[in-house]
Amino acid sequence: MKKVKNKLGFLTLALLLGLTSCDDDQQTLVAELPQEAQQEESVEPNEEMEKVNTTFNITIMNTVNYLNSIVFNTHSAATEPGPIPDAGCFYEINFKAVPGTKLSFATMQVISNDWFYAPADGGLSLFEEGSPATGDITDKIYLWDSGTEEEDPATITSVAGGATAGAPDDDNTVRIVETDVTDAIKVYLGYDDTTRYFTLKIENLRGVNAETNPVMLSPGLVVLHAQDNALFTKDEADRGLGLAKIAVQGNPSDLHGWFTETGSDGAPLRLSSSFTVFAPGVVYAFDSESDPVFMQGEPMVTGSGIEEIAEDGNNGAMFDYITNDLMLPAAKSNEVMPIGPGGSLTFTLEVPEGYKLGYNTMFVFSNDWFLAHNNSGFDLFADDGTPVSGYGATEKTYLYDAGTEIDQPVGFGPDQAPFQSGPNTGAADDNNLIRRVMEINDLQFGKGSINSATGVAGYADPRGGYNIVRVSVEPN
Ligand SMILES: [Ca+2]
Ligand SMILES: [Ca+2]
Ligand SMILES: [Ca+2]
Ligand SMILES: [Ca+2]
Repeated sequence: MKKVKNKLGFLTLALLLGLTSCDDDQQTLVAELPQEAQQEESVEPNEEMEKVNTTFNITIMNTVNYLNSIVFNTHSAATEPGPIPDAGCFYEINFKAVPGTKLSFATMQVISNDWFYAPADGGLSLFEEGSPATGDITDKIYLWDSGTEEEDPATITSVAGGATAGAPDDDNTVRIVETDVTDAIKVYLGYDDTTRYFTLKIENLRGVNAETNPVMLSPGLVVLHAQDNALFTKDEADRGLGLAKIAVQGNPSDLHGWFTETGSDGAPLRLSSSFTVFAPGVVYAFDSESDPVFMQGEPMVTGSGIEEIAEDGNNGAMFDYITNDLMLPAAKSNEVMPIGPGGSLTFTLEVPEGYKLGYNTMFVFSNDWFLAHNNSGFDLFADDGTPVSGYGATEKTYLYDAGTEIDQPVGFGPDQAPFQSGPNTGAADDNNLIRRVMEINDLQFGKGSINSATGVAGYADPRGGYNIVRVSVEPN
């Protein structure tokens, strides 16, 4: 993450400059707005005013997490999938990743009931200070008990029938068996600067014929992720998603199937398309039929701040437009720094009854993409006037292209905010209409083209999509 932060220095600086020059005026306007609206709409005294204004806490969470899932099953001296019985043989897994990514894997120690090798501490950071963390990483690998099957030599997986026999473990938590596995396996990480591929090697050092502590390694799974504990949480029960099948039977297919499952539109249900941070954003409320800040299928409105927020993560212009020109309630995020995976942008917005929610934040590792609710807005009040709460605003959150700058590959564009020489740098878009992002070609992790015809951005949407955001609304 350090390199990411450093590269975002310019973006952050621009944001802070925007804040210092405009902040005072904007605070005043927000405070005055509800009173003005009240004077126009009602001559009733104070109790009416208290009824019609509700303060909402709005949270836009960066849900980027699972970024790739890769099965390994054929070792260095084999042509068919299978376990590694012999010392000196290894599984080799090649994958792409960018700074901020963590590595997890699981491979069974087949000469056990339900033990597996996996990284310590919820996943290994693949980069340190922006550089690939390569070399012998065996000291960061532990032997774990999956909490599935009781230890009993008669039912270990390497004996006949052992893979399907055994009593339930009397401790169902995933827990450490050994923290030093350096005499059993060797795990090595390499990196090729030219191809940007990592190579992970998991080698059996002992083999099944060792006189003491023999080792057989099973096929398993590599998962690249951005948040901790992608496969399990230490001292908690297994999640029931397929890790136990690796730990007991050496079979990664169930867990791989869970990570790579697709929704009704054929897009991923859980894999995030991309690693990105979110820029500080804007939330606002409106009572018109359609969002007054932008219209899908039309060019951006000059002065609306769409270009500044979508290209440079600068929320000042949009905030000014909504408060000064549209005279609507708006709030900037309480955070002034970009938000990484697992983090949230939080907002406090005071809203008259009957208003709908709009919001906007940049998908930072792009040239001009932003996350927003669709143009009809999210109803903050039920028909009876009750304030709404929950995650409902996630469903119609989509990823949009502002149509202001030509797209470069996600995470690798020299004109994208973290990498560009200054704000508003980059060639004009060849399509100036605001539109949904219908395809992301994943060069960060090499997953290829991810297609979501509707630009679905919410995590675990049943249609499938990019899995990068979740939005919650809570009345105060
Ligand atoms: Ca056990
Ligand atoms: Ca067994
Ligand atoms: Ca564009
Ligand atoms: Ca740019």
